[in-house]
Amino acid sequence: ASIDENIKAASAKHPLVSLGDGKQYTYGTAGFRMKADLLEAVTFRVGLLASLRSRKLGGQTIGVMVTASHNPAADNGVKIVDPMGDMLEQDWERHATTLVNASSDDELAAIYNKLAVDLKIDLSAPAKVIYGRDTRPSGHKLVAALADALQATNTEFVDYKLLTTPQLHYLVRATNTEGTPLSYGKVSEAGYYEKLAEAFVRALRGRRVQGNLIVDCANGVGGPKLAELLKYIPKDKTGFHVKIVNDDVLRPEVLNLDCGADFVKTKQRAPPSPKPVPGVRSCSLDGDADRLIYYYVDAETGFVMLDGDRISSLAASFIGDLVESAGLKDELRIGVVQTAYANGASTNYITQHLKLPVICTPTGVKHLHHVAQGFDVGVYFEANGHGTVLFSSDALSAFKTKEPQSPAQKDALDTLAALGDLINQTVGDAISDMLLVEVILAHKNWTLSDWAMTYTDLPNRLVRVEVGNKDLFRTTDAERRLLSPVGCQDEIDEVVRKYKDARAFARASGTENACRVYAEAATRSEANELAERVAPAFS
Ligand code: 16G
Ligand code: ZN
Repeated sequence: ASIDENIKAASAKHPLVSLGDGKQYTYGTAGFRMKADLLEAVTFRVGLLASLRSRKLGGQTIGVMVTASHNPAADNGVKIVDPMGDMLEQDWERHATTLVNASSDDELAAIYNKLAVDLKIDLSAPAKVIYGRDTRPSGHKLVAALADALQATNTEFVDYKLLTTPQLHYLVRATNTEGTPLSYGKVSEAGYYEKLAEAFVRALRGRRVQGNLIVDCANGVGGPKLAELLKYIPKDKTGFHVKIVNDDVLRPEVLNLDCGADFVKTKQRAPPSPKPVPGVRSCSLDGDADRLIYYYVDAETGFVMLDGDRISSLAASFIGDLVESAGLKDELRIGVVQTAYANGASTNYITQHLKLPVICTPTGVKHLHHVAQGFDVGVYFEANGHGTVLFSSDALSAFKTKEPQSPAQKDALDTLAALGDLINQTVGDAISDMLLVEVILAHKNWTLSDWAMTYTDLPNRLVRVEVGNKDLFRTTDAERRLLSPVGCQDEIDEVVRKYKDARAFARASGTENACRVYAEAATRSEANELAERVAPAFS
């Protein structure tokens, strides 16, 4: 049978569920994400697009990840990973949306062929796709639909089964660079662990991690994967003692429930279970292990959170100092990328104390990642704990080839080279970021309370506002100001003017039909009051 007939026959097994009211499925900030029972046909069709993308790019391997991250267990999602491990190119998000919304099997085959013609894709060229999924039970059915699409289009594929999202990104890049000078590591899950564990030991440079670390894995895929990684790290040599909690992946309903990075960040408190022990260094991953939040409970003052902004400023300060000690300050441009949600105190700390440039972008990892690529050392984190540090090829080669002029300079260069391997260069990776934080704390000989003392967060409040049509809310200036509805921004400005050191903005969510209002002020009560006075302007 021809590819065309294969596609139609296979598609008939995965009928698209209508969303009603002429509503469309859209490839959003996190790919397609919704209730899992709507996603079977969507995932099949994403498989078709992934094979087209691979053929378009000369047979390079494309990744597909099935996950709904920090969302409830009943949700799922599917997104495409480009050859170097970054997110799908933005132009192709439109093609994904077009293909997924085809109204019949025939129309689907027709759109597939039209895309091939329009994009000048040779449908007989080789194609390769690799995929993985998080622990959601619905993932099985979705990857089966994906495999059907890959078979129908004669696409070579590898099913990596359970993976964290960043592991899939790693594998995509490793596959495409294997045997080249850009080689990213062995093409296997074990290769990922070997690379991280080796770089962790090397980055510590003989130092030892102090005290135990409790890691809350959101009852998601990060639990078993972190347990696997720990087998590769020598405890006696590194002093790295980890206790994994919330790692129940057998009861799907507990995924992200009252635990995990999103819970900690939005509720601004520790997961109730296991009962927090005062003073113990803790962190939480999210359901697919690409977000990380640190925290501890102080016996006197209570919960203290170290979120993405903190990790960002910690990494920028440490790497900035190393670059200076390595004698590379004049050669390499270091910068930090944040979104409007970054706490104002962190932005001040980075610009005024660390004296590094900060660029603000719209929400969504792809925006931050893209801007960070413009620096030699680009540190980017969203406040919610998703982020990483990108090194340019100039930076990586300088770490390896610059002739050190002193033992201190050599030490800095070796540490930087180790960080280049430790830090996931494709996407934010909670496990890799956690190892980075542990390395930095060991180097600085800091506890979490030392880290928390670098600056004081401005009190802030985030409110979700139900709106009729969120698409009416258009923003500018990296989402910090509203263009429409007309007059809304003036109302916000007028309220904000009444508070000292205050800031507020509103934006449409990219993942839900709602608006979000963020307010920051000098005191907790003022931040709350400001948010509550701004929010009604939208409902
Ligand atoms: C998605 C984004 C995340 C962003 C969040 C904002 C990726 C991989 N994920 O989860 O970075 O913070 O959306 O959600 O880009 P919102 O638009 O609903 O506020
Ligand atoms: Zn996630």
